[in-house]
Amino acid sequence: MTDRRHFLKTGLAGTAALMAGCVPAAEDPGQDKLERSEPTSAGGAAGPIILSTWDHGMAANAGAWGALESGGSVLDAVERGVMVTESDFTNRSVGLGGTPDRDGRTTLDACIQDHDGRCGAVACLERIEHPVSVARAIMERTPHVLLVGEGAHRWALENGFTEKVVDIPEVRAAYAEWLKKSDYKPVVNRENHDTIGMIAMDADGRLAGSCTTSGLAYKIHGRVGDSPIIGAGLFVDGEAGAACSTGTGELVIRTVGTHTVVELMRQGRDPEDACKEAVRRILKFLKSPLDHQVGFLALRTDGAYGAWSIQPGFTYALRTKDGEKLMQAGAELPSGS
Ligand code: SD4
Repeated sequence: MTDRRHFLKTGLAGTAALMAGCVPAAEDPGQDKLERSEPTSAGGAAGPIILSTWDHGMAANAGAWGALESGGSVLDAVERGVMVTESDFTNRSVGLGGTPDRDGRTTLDACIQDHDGRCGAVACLERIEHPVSVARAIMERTPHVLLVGEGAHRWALENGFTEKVVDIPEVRAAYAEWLKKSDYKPVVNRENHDTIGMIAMDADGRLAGSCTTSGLAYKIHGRVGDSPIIGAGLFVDGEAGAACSTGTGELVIRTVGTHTVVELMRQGRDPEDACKEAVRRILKFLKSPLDHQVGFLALRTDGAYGAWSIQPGFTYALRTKDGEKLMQAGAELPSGS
């Protein structure tokens, strides 16, 4: 822990040794072996720095890093990064491999936002592989922020996106099984909480973020979560910082979670502390916190970062010029609760 504090207080420049022990993307180190994030009040990394939610963030970060290395902007990086996850059809919470809604339809939500607060979003989109790219196209080619459902689908096809139908027998079988009882009991930290949110800063200190998900398993058709809602699932303000969220979207929307986190950082709070406060605002009205997970991940303009969640088990991936690393967020509830 002392090492960790030292690492964060001194910034990433002198941390090659620690990063050398980074966890490779393919390896599961076991939750208890992961480093927990510590508040980074004295400033963090000089960019580039890429952060994203959950274990699958490792592969996504590699994609984002590749985009930066090939001369892409930080906006390109957060788009290309989460596209890796969207194309992983073994993922049941992101992309077309995602668990369907109660009607057996996989509907996708995504958004993207740049340093200057420009943003685009899409919700309840079907049969398009990369909702994050549709979100970016909406931002860049329309006067709007958010398109939904059939209209979003039609607009995407008219603007160069193509249909993709992904039929996964395992997903179909699980849905058929679920239909027998139609019981809505998601498993905390697994079934519903693997949205990928990514926040990043380039070498010039410019920020961007993205978020993409298939949303809650077996949700009501038409349900939209926090992930495509700017200020809920993602918020970026180049003057204050960036934040993304994962977990029960309704709770995040209700508290405008990532906007809260960024505004708290603007007022001088550490990233982890800001995430903690956003989690606590949710817990103020949550009668049974054990049934829910919400995690926030934040990056401040000086490269300091932090995360916090309701339940233990929220991991996030960090990538800097010194390497890649899987981190364990601090949690409000003790483990085993
Ligand atoms: C949602 N926040 O739709 C998302 C859920 C999530 O993987 O994290 N899914 O509410």
